[in-house]
Amino acid sequence: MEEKWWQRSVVYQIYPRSFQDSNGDGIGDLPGITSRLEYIRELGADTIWLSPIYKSPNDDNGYDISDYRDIMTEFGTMADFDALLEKAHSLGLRIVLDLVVNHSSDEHRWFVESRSSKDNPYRDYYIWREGKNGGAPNNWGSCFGGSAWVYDEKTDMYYLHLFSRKQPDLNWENPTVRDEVFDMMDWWLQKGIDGFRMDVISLISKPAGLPDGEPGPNGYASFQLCANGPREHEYLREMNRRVLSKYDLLTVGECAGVTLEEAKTYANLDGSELSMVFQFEHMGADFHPVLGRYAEQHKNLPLLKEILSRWQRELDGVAWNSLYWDNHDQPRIVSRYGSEKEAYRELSAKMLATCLHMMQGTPYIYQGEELGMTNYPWTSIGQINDIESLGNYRDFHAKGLMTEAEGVEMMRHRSRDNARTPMQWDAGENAGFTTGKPWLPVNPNHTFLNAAEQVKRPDSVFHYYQKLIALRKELDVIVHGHYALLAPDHPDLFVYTRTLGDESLLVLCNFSETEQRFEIPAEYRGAEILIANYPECGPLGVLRPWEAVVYRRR
Ligand code: ISL
Ligand code: CA
Repeated sequence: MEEKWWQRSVVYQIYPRSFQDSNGDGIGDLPGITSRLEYIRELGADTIWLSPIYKSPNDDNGYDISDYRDIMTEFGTMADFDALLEKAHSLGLRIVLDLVVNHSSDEHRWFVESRSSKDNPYRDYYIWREGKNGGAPNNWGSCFGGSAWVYDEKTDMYYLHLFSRKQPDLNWENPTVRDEVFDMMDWWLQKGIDGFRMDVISLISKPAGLPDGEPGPNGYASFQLCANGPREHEYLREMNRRVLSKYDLLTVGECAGVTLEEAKTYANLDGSELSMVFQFEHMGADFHPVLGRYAEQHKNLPLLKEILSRWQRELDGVAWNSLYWDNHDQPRIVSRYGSEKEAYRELSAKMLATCLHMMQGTPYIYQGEELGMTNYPWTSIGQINDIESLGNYRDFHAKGLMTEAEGVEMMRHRSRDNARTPMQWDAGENAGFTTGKPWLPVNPNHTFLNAAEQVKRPDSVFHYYQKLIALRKELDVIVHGHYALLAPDHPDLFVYTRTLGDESLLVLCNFSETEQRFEIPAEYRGAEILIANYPECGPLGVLRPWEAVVYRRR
């Protein structure tokens, strides 16, 4: 099978609001991004995914779109976007946009029309239902807390919103909605963009009859019961046939609730749907047994290994993996599976990078991950902007499941705002992000943890990522090699091999700050060290705290 360009790519994700402000209003913007493209090229990533840049009232920071063909006022103008795209292409960087079409903003013209009357031509663009027993049509909960339904007095009916009440779900069963979406996608592709990251695309086909589901701890059924619905693949194939197949694109579906079996269809190498999906199984490996995502974390390395390894093995040759630790919805990986301690922060950041970047799939680097950025030390609920962690905190607090102090602790571990504090460019005031007041606080550790310092220093996390990216461009075994897990039950070591023909890699990662022993298989003794996070070799078969080593045998 011929290699696709995105199989050797490394993608860099930008959350525009927090990347670079150019006009001192404290909000990142498109000219800011344009001014930093050389940095991404220096890192070596070849593709940029921009979180939403479209017109939005910002209830969910751009994931609530009120005009799909216009730019968010705070971010700039269409001319700014065109300039960004042109400069990116001239530097050899591809641009992938976020496509948010499970829902729009309630301020989108379609919804304003839709809610105005039952016989408005746009009524059926959204999902309207009669109430039941004096309440909502069913027991579904929103991902952001509370019911997934809002009663609308004007027409005495409810509309569905799997996310915030300002994000009504589009009705994909209506063919006119699909026409609108496909036309809009084509319009952006005609401008020359290189692909789409598709927001919660696994939720677009709702289960027939919208039945009640099993209630969770907050009393509502999880929005995840809409995942991989009955017409999901039909819609994606139609999208592929009518739009995607006419271009050479990277497409990645954010697939909340996707199973491995489903992923084989979504991301099949036959190209009938998408290039790849973001799965969430490995993100759940540290969830609390009852409260799930919104609680302190419970590290379980054997489980994490089992999940990632299953995806590695089973998609091999059938579909394509995406690889990620971080994005704008996740706490920072160094704080999650690594160590924030001064002595170990960089070592653990490099170890985590090694573990992920030696796998099969397309790696995604979220802004600041290449520096080993960490969670923010939140001290009060009032500092939080993220509607998801706030909404879930409120539900749990109301049910007596979480005190305010526990809520703050939870935010430190879990809030999406940990990923959204401004990019740390330098040690100066506001980390070089803005000359004004940043919309979210800058992490105080920017004085020693920043891009300027790391770009200068050859043994920094930045340069380590640069090396990992360069290796992927160079070595087929990293792109295509078959994967095998060793020592599956070891509680602290993640060890695996990659094999392609006569060539193979042995990847050893210590997920702890204690020394670990591992007997190196005979065939790797004396093998070349491809990359390692300690400057000097240690004794064979001993892994020092947070150590990562990759052996290469030919
Ligand atoms: O990761 C999550 C669940 O484990 C959630 O944080 C996330 O909300 C969910 O995966 C959907 O995410 C996407 O759609 C949301 C938006 O808020 C997120 O930022 C986006 O990535 C609604 O558009
Ligand atoms: Ca700005």
